Amino acid sequence: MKKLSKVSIIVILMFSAFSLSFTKEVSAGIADEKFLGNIISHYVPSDFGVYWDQVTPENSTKWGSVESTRDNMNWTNADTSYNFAKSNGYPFKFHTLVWGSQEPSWVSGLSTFEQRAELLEWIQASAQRYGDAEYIDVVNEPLHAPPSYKNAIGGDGATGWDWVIWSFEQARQAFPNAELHLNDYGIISDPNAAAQYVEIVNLLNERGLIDGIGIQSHHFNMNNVSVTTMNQVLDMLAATGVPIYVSELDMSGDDQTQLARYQEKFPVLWEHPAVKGVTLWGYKEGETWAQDTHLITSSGEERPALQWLKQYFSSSGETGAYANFESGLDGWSGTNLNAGPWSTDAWSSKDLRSLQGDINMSSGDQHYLSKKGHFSFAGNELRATVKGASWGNYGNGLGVKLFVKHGENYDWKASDWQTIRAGGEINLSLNLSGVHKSDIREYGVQFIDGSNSSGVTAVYVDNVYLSN
Ligand SMILES: [Ca+2]
Ligand SMILES: [Ca+2]
Repeated sequence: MKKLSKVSIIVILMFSAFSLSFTKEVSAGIADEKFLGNIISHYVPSDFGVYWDQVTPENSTKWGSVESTRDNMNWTNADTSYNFAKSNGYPFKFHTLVWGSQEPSWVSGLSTFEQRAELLEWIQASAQRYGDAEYIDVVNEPLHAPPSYKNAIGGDGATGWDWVIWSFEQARQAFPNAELHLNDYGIISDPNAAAQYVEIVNLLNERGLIDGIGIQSHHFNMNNVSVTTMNQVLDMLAATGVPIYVSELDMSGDDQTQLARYQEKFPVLWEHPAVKGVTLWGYKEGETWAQDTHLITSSGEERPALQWLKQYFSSSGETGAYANFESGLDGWSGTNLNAGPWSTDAWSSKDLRSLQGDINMSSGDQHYLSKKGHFSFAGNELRATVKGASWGNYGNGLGVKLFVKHGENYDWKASDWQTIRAGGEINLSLNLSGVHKSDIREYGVQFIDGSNSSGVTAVYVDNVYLSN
């Protein structure tokens, strides 16, 4: 993910000074290109900037935290987060203006006239203090937790979501320089909820009021969701034309379970072209809201998922395609395999491991090792090294080719056939001219069994990357 040098990023940003989006001058954290943020509670961990480069306050910019006593504002912890973000050049997200949970306890008993007046005071006081926030969660959890004062600010109304529209109108006036986000949970794992969410997004977008779709993506939605469902939901949200922000990501489990979940699912979020940034919801053991979601233990050790995340960013030299299989499957899967795939040390063309799948050969049968999802490619050629094991009967030779499926119709483009025999190894390359490089749906290696072939063999793929 380090295709552009830091200098060229700064130069590009100098020429996009009129853009509303955040301009990043200093690189920090483990990720480039997009932000990878985290939350700050009441203090700033000394290693925050080692890993993360965006800040969302955990609780301290919720209305109930700031104004637990009416008209008596406590900004102390919010200032800690905001000042740290601003002094380090990290984008800051204010979380949140309108939400049915963690409201001040005194607000639900007021008259609707007073509720509306108090909410406006809260919005304006927040804007006065944090007017340079890059992002605002205007309404949190509209599908799950409407505020007690919903009817004071328009209720359902003719659109069904008048109170949300009113809230965004007030936020746009109060925070003219910020990007305005909607935020909710239960979206990434549920296409029906996503469809409801899209209705609200479209109402706001028609009125020019929304700049980002927040999907919380907590462990209870992430742990068991399929990659297929994730991609379906991300594509539904992306079709609105509004950028997506993964706003509260966590995944739980023991070390190996959490690692496997990150390996399988984090790249789906990060590499989707409509996703503009990812914020994790805590990282230190004992300081996260949910058990086993932490990434650093109480004794200061990085859990395997965090070690993998660092490796993922450091080895991702080109957007979308780099796979070296040193620490797992890198999101790849197999079709029509006899067994596998695995990350194996039986052979490699780069470093120590490669991807292995076992296939049962029968003339004309097809097998695949590939990565499915939604990717953007930043090079002109896709390359990989492929090998066949020395066992099994290859007959007239095993055909191999690199392929991509691209665009919403999954158009197919592949390299010319190459043939390998038992124990053979070959470098493959596929020219990407004519391919929708911002809309890659699958890529990988296709194997076709030769005539007169039989028996089981192993095929290996390694060092998959893009070049110019
Ligand atoms: Ca007040
Ligand atoms: Ca390797």
